[in-house]
Amino acid sequence: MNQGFLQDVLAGLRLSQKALSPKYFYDEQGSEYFDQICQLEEYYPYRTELALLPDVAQELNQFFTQHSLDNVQLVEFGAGSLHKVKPLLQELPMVREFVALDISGEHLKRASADLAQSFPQIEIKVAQGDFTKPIRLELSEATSIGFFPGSTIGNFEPKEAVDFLRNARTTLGKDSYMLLGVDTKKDRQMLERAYNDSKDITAHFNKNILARMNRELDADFNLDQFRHVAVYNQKLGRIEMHLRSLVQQEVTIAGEAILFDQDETIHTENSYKYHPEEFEQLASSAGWQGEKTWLAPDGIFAIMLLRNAGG
Ligand code: AVJ
Repeated sequence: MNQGFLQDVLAGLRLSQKALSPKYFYDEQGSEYFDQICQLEEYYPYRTELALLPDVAQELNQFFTQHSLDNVQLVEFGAGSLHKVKPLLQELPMVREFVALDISGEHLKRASADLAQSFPQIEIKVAQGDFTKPIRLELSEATSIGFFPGSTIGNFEPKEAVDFLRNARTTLGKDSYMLLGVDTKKDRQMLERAYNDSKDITAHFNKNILARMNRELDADFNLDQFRHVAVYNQKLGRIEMHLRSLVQQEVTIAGEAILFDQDETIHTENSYKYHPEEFEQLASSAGWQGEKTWLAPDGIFAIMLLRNAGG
């Protein structure tokens, strides 16, 4: 049994507001659900960011050329399907090496083998480990550019996002850059639709964390006794996902009984939204300076280039 997962689950479910880390969504099944979410019309972050990337890539090419950066190492944090890096690699001849950092295994290995086929001239590496901590990358002459697409940074508490960005500066070294996808604050309707899709894929994605506990931790969750909930908490600027118990019930996980009141929830995810200036502010407290921002039409998504301000 995966002891780390079990310990985290038990600690989370003993809290008065029960909570689980969204990083546990992404087993094989959950990664598949997430890929399906990305194909939904309602889930605007994926398609909007993807549509923005070719322009970003062209302008980055000009920027790197102007700054005589001719040997670049691109490092993707929390890499999953590696769809987003393709438009960058297509436009950026100065990228000699691509490193995918992630905690999960098989999904990423398949994706990186695919990528290696499409870009035979680029050295492609996969490094497993906790990408939220500083990671020792192999020393090279190259300028490192971090890439953290998808607004995954929104999963962190703002304070944790600052820690992550500071650690990423250590990982990437001096004279580095960071390219991030940031989902912006906008009207509630559009936000909530993206997390309550009409095909219920997001509900399956959310409930997969229960199914995963059943599979891996000898738990006995009845998925029909829980309901997917996603609401925008405007005050805190975040989408919250929960699983609400429809009845009073007792669930057993690896022999430990967990009680649920009727309507009690497990908080499974936060997805913070930022105004671009607000995010620049946050990044600057981690030692990154805003270099350039690309906004999607109507400002519904931002891609930001940050420069390591040193110190
Ligand atoms: C992968 C964290 C960016 O927060 O929008 C999608 C995950 N959760 N639908 C997000 C997610 C529900 C997604 N991130």
